[in-house]
Amino acid sequence: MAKTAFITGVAGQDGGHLAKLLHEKGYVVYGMLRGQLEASHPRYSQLKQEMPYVKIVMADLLDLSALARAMQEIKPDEVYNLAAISHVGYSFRDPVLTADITGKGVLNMLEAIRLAGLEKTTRFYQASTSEMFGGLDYNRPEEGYTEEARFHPRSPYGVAKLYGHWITKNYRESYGMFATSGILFNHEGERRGPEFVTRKISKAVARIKLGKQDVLELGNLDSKRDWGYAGDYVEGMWRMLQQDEPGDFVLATGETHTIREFVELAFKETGIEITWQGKDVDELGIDKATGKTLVKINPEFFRPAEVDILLGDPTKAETVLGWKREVDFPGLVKLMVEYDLGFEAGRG
Ligand code: NAP
Ligand code: F7E
Repeated sequence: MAKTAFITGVAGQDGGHLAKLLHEKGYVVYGMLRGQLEASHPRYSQLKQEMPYVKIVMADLLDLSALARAMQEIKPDEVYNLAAISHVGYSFRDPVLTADITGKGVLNMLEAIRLAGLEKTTRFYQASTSEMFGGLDYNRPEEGYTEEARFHPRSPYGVAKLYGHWITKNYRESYGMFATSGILFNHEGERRGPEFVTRKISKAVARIKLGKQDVLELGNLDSKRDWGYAGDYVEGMWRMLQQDEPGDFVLATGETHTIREFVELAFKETGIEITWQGKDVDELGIDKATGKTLVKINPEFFRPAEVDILLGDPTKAETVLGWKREVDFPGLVKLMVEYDLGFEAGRG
């Protein structure tokens, strides 16, 4: 019999990749959206059009009764909890809502499974994050963060995710639930929201190349991230739930790059070479061929506390899950810029 999966946050970046992957693997896929059950709801009609096989359930992660009802009715074999306020910068502006959704929302989902009496049968995946580590010197291993590394979150988002991570472990230890935590480093791609730095850059580069935008404004160019491709990472999520035992798994590439490198490589994909002039907030990215300013710094995008560097060690996932990322850093930048060039050109 086909297995049944329930995905919260199905309209987000990972939700889209995961729904497609599970459908291809023969799962019956339920996807949770928040809002009202109306065909005119933009998210609803978009998802229905792109992935007609996803059975949509309208519920909010804040609403335990709706989650419990969904669990009682669907009795899923696997639950992937991807819903969250996931933007780190935004979490500083709305820390209370972030705690409620990104933190306590995980408890709501776990409790819903228990209230439906499914704690011994339903497998649970929690979307934990490298933001829990924080990137500070004192807790940063040279070779990259492993599952055992020390946590020091640097944002309301990271703190809320740490609660989600520990309550998942607690339900594993207290009730014997198959509750697994994937500690994922940044993963990007053509489905990434435009508020995240990689997609903001690839979109702007495409628009600048096509003469639809003059300048790209960014915050901190020197922070470093371990960036992989989201399509590779959802395969890792699925593998985690196929193991004999639940656990914690880091998914990462083992490489780290600055925002500045991403900018340079993205422009290079369109034949533009960027040179940098000036310092700090006055720094400018200039088109070497024309002398035109294409990149400026806008302090609005700085964060009250920054995670300067993230680097993950995926050895456990590679060994135990047989997982390996396929897309490397240049491949990721190329894929995103090519997608946005096509998309922006098509929009006229
Ligand atoms: P995303 O694109 O921001 O998607 C998150 C989804 O959660 C959105 O579709 C959002 O719905 C939904 N959501 C937010 N609040 C909700 C609520 N109260 N009830 C129901 N749904 C709600 O995030 P992503 O990049 O796909 O990431 C998936 C998960 O992995 C997130 O939990 C994220 O924190 C975590 N994570 C991501 C990365 C990464 O690099 N992408 C790395 C580590 C961990 P709306 O569309 O209605 O806002
Ligand atoms: O920022 C810097 C910013 O917003 C990356 C989420 O998926 O990954 C993501 O969180 C870096 C930061 O992602 C801009 O200061 C510079 O240093 O793309 P981001 P993130 O904060 O790393 C983790 C693993 C998650 O779990 C999260 O859910 O880029 N930066 N200039 C900028 N960032 C943004 N957004 N916009 C700028 O203009």
